[in-house]
Amino acid sequence: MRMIRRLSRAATAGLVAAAALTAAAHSAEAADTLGSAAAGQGRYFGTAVAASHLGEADYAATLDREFSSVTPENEMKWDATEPSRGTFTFTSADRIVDHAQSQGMDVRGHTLVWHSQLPSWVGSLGASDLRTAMNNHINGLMGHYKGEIHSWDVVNEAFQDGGSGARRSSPFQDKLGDGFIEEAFRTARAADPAAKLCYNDYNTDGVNAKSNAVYTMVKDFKSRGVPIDCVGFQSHFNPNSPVPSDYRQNLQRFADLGVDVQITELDIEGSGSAQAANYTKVVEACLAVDRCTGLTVWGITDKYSWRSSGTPLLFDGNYTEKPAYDAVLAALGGSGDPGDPGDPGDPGDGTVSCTATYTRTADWNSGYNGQVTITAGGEPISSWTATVTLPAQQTVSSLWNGTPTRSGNVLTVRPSWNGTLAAGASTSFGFTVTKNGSDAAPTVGGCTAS
Ligand code: G2I
Repeated sequence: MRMIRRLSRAATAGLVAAAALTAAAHSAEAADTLGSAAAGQGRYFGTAVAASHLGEADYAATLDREFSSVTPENEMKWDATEPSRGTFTFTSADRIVDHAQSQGMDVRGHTLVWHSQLPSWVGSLGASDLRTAMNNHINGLMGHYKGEIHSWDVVNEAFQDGGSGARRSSPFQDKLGDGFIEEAFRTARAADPAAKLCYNDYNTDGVNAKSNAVYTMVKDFKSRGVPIDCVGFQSHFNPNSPVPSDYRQNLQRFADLGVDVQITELDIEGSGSAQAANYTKVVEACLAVDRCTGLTVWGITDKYSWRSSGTPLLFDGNYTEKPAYDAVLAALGGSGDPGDPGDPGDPGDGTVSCTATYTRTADWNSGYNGQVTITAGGEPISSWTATVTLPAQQTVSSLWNGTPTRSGNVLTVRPSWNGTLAAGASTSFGFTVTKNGSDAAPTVGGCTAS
């Protein structure tokens, strides 16, 4: 076990408060950060971190300023920590944990038992050896970090995508059978009783066959006393896999089983106000569920994201706060930095802005009604423009409370009577779509205001 050198955020708060008194002479209102705003809601706000970037000044500065929890992006995985059987290496993971502790941040452990990033020696073991190796790996990792990890992803991604709700093929599943998950959790509880033990997966964010299968497993574990404390919802979103409309409802049904829920790997491809609006939905869903204890974004800056071309994170490649950052901060109830002219929507910054959010308000076999809500940012606006891109087959038969111009399958919509909005006020336009065989949702593009 490591020597624990832990400086809690509460301890650092005293230092920060003292510094704030000095700063108050220069600035009337200190800005919140993601971490401080989330703390105000009783949640943590974390990020995935790569040890190799910690030496980059802007990376470390942004991390240290904004976040209250870190998840090593790759450094605690099996291939990084036990590349050959029984030989553990913790150098890179320790760097992250030491850094986090020096800043008073919590650490999520990711991940103990996963089919991916698994060294080849694991796959070549027979069942009995594999069972021993799995338990030894859990004990090795959890023992090393005993008392230092707030939540561990004990088992990651053990269910298949698609409609079957079946288990995913892996050395563990194929050789040890369904019971490997239960065994991993029991071993983990004994190894570090203070850590919350999570099951973590993706495409389980809404109610669907895969999340139903996880739900059934968690319910069974709770009824039989198998130690499980939390479920992680990775929440990797993009236009093909948008934030589900039943996201909050899905989080809530898991919470109702008596486990915490955590948003563990959040990223949302896109840009501008559309991306910002999606981030808002996620944060609001977590805040609406008492047992949603925190959110982690899967990286700090777009330039190092595993999906960097989709610019899915809160800071751009220059560490500038994106509209998505402002949206998250606002949804967490934090106050922005009024002195930062780069923050659209901040009250008093003189920058007009708006967001556009889409909902389907009615649905039938051959068509549906859509509604786009336009909300002004921190300044009053006198006009707005939003785009609605329809899937190729679909056509719009009517549109109200807006003035559309059409180019191919893209509608550009401007106000009819409803251009003037007070700061923070909303209006909406609606439209009827003929599906012509496609039930897909339209993409609502960035809102611009004047
Ligand atoms: O795939 C996104 C995430 C899905 N859920 C589990 C997460 O653990 C997973 O994270 C990603 C990391 O963000 C990537 O950084 O997991 C990938 C591997 O499954 C990571 O990619 C790997 C590359 O494949 C390797 O080539 C590279 O050596 O990152 C390694 C370290 O940079």
